[in-house]
Amino acid sequence: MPHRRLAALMTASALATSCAPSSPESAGPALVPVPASLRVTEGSFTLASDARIGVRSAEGAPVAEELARLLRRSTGYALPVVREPAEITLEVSGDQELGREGYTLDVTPGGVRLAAGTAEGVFRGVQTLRQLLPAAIESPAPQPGPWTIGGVSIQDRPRFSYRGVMLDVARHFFTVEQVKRYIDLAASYKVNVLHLHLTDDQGWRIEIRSWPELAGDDSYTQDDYREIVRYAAERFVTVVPEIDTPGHTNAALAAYAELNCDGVAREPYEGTEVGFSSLCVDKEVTYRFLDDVVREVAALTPGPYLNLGGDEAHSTDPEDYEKFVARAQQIVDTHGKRLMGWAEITSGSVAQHWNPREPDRARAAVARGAKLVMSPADHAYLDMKYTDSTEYGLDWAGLVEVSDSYEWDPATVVEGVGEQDILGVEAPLWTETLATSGALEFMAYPRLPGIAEIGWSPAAARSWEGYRARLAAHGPRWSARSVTFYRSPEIPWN
Ligand code: TNX
Repeated sequence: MPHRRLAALMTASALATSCAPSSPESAGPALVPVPASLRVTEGSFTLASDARIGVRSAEGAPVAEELARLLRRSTGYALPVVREPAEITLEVSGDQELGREGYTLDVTPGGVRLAAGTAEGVFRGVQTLRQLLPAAIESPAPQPGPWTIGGVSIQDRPRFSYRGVMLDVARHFFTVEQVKRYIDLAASYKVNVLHLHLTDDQGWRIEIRSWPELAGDDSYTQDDYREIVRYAAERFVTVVPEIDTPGHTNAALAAYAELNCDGVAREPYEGTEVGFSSLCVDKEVTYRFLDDVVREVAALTPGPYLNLGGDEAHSTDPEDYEKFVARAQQIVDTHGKRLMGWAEITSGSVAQHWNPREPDRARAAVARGAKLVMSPADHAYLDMKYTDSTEYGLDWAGLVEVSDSYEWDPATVVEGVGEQDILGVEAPLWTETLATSGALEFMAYPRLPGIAEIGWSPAAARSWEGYRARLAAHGPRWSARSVTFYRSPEIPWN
């Protein structure tokens, strides 16, 4: 009776799977990124209509106000912020034990207590608290509740200090409001860097007062850029501005004839080819230009990094490229910033690994003392198509389904590059094929949260099976926030 035996065996193994001691994450709530440590505890807490949010320190007050604003919209409760312990208490302890971004979060029948060394840590913990509440908490208008959270005790801190997203506002321009929404969504997943790709062949998107012809109609004024920086800072997100050089510069070469070696202005460009433009490395005006741009952008940017691109300079002679990068490094130093660039740059303080075919460049950057940000295109590029039939995107690095974007580790993706060489991860979104917020979101969700988890969570706490189950619970949260997302068949959406 072979069939009966087979059936019996299958039942046994099915039982074995469902009754096996569950991994820590499958027992708990559907948090992304999964916390470093989580214990489910007795009982539950229900937010009542007369609840208050308590915060003693002035430093934590803005975070408490932000939390109150968010919870008021969907609960309709008054939720006053008070300067004493309350049903939800936020505490900035000054204690650095869990680092700048770490926090503890305890939910008991008596209330919620969220504590961290810094306001930034409390803000990261607030993102966890949001995810512990029912998905309707993300609604822009009052919902019925009840607002119940199961008991839990969480201790959490990030694996890497740099967890970025990059947005290309050069190929297609996105308004300040669109960028704010992108920041808001990413910050929910504990992303702490927004790398803005501000210039490329197709457009120069930031006002430079000393070179007024660079930026056209679709661009940020300096005040617009300041507003993005301010909004990001409120969410403890650092802006890294990128002025791509010496290639990807057709927009500058079209605006100013003198930047070209032949003194002839280039035609504006709307195509999607790369590698055809270059600043003129032997002309002194090139460095006056660069110095002016770096000075103005550095003055608007509180963060430590200034990114000068350096990628795909196929029209710059290799010796010239070296010369250019050396001068660029000096200029960035002079203006008090740290040079960041794509892996081609190999010098500078931070290099970004992107091309899976060029692991040598990542190793060379490390050999020259740089730290790496890992953005391997075959995993981390949000502009790669999910499948052959994805409406938007490119496929030069392959098709990148949700599992492909999740199943990799920064410390093993480039042989010879380990944990100590890595500053963090970043998910770039190039916009050759993307012109609307809906298109951006469709490509970023659900892959962006996975990259954020890779940057935040300990490698040992992550697994694809656990992740896909947790991610499923985020669909209703995105729906409540009107996020356009890809309903990947790999995820058991609930
Ligand atoms: C490569 S990644 C580029 C970009 C393109 C992108 C498209 C990198 C440093 N350069 O210019 O937009 O591929 O995926």
